[in-house]
Amino acid sequence: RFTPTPADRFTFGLWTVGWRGNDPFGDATRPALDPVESVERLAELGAHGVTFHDDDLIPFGSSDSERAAIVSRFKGALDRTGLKVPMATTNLFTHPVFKDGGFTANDRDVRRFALRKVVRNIDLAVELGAETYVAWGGREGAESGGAKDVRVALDRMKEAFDLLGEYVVDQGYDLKFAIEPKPNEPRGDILLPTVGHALAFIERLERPEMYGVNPEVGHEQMAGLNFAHGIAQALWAGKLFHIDLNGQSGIKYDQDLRFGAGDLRQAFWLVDLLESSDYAGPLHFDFKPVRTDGIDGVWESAKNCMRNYLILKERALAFRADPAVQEALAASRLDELAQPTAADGVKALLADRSAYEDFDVDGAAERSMAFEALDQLAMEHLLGVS
Ligand code: GLT
Ligand code: MN
Ligand code: MN
Ligand code: MN
Repeated sequence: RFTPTPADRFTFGLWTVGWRGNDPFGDATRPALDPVESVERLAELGAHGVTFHDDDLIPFGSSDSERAAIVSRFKGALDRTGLKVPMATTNLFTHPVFKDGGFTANDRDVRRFALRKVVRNIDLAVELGAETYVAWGGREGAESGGAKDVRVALDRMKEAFDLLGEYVVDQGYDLKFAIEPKPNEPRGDILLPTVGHALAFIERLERPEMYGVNPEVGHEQMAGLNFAHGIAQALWAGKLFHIDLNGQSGIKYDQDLRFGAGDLRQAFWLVDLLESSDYAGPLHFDFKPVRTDGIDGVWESAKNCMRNYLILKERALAFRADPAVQEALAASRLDELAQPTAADGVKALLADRSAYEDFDVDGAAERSMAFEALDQLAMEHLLGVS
């Protein structure tokens, strides 16, 4: 029970289990992990796939021959284990050259280098079978007002994504982009800070259909937002191309806890939403095993990301299947929300005296929405007492 199989579509970034525990105040607490070992362990745990930044797999500055050897050894591990690479991404944040960003660095030569670095890894991503390319612009932003002309920086951001889209089309690749928002950290303020900003930005691109979002649980919660609501809007827009699952407790630094830790109720509503949606992409964990733990804690937490998802899935399905919940949903008139407000058209609406002139405003105001009973049922299903 609650043991995953590849059919569950769980994936992990190499940088997650491979995080060594270095933070702004302290050095690494764990040794480096060999990507091949990560592939093997994740396969044993029942994952479907693995994802990577170029530099997670091929250390920055490797020669062409070193790169070829690393890639062929990695491919060997994928073949042996059956693990897939559904997504890849680019590191445009670790090397000091990216201290002012990649796509929106004030320095033009840095922007051109960043684009070349992305293109190079897109080729590898496609070679390994990836269908989605994530772009997290953690260094695109500023700490001070005069340092970045945000309107101009957004021109450069659009230029970068349009160029990459053109490259993908020219190559005939079957690859789409997923933009990952984050409000801050490492920059004081990051461009495209939330799902909503990213969705609006995508509509300004030359080929908007090639771009969607990769929302991360903790990133929206760092901005005080309701993650499930953001995901619902991304789904509504047809733009949920990928998702980063993890845990966060409120508005503070990016905690990247294992999935299920942090705000458990938001996690429940998220799984409830995903399981009732047509999202068929990977369930990707982007978390950091706590730096207090050794390598035992790495595999323990990776296993439990998946286990917690499956537990919450069971709880969410039980909630939806419960006849008492269906009654409570009806009492709260969720079925009525699904009815168009004026399918009869605006003329009929204006002619309908019951809609306004004869409307019993006080009577409608007195109706209880009965949301408390509904929410308590959700709570009890989540806690496993019903
Ligand atoms: C980095 C960041 C994540 C992004 C990764 C993709 S890298 O760890 O904190 O949220 O998803 O670049
Ligand atoms: Mn994060
Ligand atoms: Mn992420
Ligand atoms: Mn992260």
